[in-house]
Amino acid sequence: MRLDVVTIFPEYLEPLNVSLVGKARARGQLDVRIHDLRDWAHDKHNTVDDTPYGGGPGMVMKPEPWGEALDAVLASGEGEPVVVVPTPSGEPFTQQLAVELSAKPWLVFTPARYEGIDRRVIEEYGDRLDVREVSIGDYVLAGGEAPVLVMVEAVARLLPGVLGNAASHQDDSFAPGAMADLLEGPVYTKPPEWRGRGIPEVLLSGHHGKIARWRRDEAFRRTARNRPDLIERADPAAFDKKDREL
Ligand code: 6GU
Repeated sequence: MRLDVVTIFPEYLEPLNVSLVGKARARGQLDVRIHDLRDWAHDKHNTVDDTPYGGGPGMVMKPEPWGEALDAVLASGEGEPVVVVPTPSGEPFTQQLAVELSAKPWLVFTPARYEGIDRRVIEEYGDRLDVREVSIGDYVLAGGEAPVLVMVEAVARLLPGVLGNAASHQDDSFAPGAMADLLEGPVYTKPPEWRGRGIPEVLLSGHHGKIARWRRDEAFRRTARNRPDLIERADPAAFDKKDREL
């Protein structure tokens, strides 16, 4: 998969050299290219923002540098990318959207600073390409770079061969399957006693059926406590008699 990011803070994307994404790049599974938007600014101060029409606080990113930058990025590859525009006014970034994006050969991210990008840029590329305005949650960040790090990590770990063990995202919170719509429960490792605290007996029993049942119950309990909205939204057919007793 190819990923391009156009930003005024290329150094903000340095974490893409580390850990899972960094290793995927080193292995050639991900081709990540970071571009400095100011390379397409033309005045001596490399200006990329201006005051908003209609007045109001803050600044708006000018359309010309974005247009030139995106034209250059588009011309540098084969076919058409999906363009992901991070914005708190976008559609929610969900595991479902991460799965959808992980199936695309090419993504272009356009993180903005200030009050956002001149609307005409989104319209111009939206007429020709699949442009998705995406929010990572109900809070406001100073720019879209941190959301790009979040989205790239969520997408990259779904690519074939990027996670060591394909089974390790089968029961992720929010992954479809037997634990559909439930958050993951607690996990334990050695030592068997730490600061006087033991391990739930069932995990030491070797009884796989009982262990699966216990994990399902813990997942259900945790979901009911932390995300009651997920329980209310779920298909009642996904619940069993035991769930109703918890
Ligand atoms: Cl994608 N951008 C910004 N600036 N703030 C956000 C966001 C995105 N998602 C949630 N808050």
